[in-house]
Amino acid sequence: MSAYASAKQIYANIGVDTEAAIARLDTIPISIHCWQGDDVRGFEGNDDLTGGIQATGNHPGRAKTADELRTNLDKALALIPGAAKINLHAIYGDVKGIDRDAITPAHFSAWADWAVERGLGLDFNPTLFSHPKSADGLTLTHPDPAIRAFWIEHCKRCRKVGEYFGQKTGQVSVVNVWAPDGYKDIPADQLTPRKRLEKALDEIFSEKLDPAHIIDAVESKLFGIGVESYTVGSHEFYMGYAVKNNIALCLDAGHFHPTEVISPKISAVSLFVKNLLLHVSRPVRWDSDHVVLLDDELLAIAHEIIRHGLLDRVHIGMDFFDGSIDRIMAWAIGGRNVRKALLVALLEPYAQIKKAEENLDFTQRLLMLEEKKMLPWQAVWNEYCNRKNAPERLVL
Ligand code: RNT
Ligand code: ZN
Repeated sequence: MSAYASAKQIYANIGVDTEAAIARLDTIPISIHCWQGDDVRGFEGNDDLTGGIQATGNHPGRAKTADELRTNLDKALALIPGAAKINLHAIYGDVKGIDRDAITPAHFSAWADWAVERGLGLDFNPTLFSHPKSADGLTLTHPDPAIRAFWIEHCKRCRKVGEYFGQKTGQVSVVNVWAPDGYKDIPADQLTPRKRLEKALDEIFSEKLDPAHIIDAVESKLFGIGVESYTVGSHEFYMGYAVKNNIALCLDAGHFHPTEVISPKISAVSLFVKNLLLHVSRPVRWDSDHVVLLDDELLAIAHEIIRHGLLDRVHIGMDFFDGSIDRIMAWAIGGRNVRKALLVALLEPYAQIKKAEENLDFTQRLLMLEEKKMLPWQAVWNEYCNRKNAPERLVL
């Protein structure tokens, strides 16, 4: 008997259908962030990374052109079985010499063609950092109305790129606004910048676009490097904004207090916003954007999505950038971990565990939660990889 046949039987004995899990697993899109491939530099010809984020490390192989980045993404995709989207930032188009308030879908047609050929979806992000007009650490909330207007125009244009991606690929494009705005030191007025941010977002989202093509999202944050004391777009700000305006909320795993995790937020937020975007990441002491591990929090995130049937409303993206290791492997290790966590969740005998809980039989609940850790999900993973022509194990 093969390892898979035996695992299939073991799961069947506890009421879990491994074939159904494999079939479901394969359809869940994971949005692969392009910026791991070049340390968030983009193709404007600018080498500075600002906005309070940092990619460190000097591993060789940083992509220098869009073609190189796509080639490297192809290599990563071959190692990550299952449905995928590619998540782009505005600085990754054919944008040399084009300022951010002038980008159009045409600057991203090479990406669209490439994605269509491969059946990939495309997500998008305005880039509100690494630019002379973000040098004060303020963009959408800058006191100068001309600077605010520049960034509002940029974001509006980015929504048009997202709409175009949605039309071209036939898969909805999630367009996520993250603004680095904040202060290094103690603010005097925490309110005015938040009022400006609300007004700017209202302008950005004023044009209604087809929800079949684009989902608008906003991403909160606690602090950044050099932005330690005040972030305009805090969690409370964006949670309120998303609920009030029916915008998707992005939860980045690295954007909360060091011991705070996003997995328990998913169920709570799901009651009040329709769509959620996840930036699956790994903070180490700060929002350091390390490669995601198959750790307790990643498993918890996957279980929250699967247990509550939220797959059609929770959009799973990755967000990390580690320049100290092979960048293709960084994507592959992280992406496979996300997929593995989803598989483990799909293979859980949830109905029985839930029943024990409903019966207030907490001994049985604990016992089942612990016993399931020994189930042979690796055999199912290997079977899945074999069927997808992806390696069971990564080797350099
Ligand atoms: C920054 C946010 C944001 C960026 C990317 C590059 O802290 O997490 O999502 O990482 O947009
Ligand atoms: Zn993020």
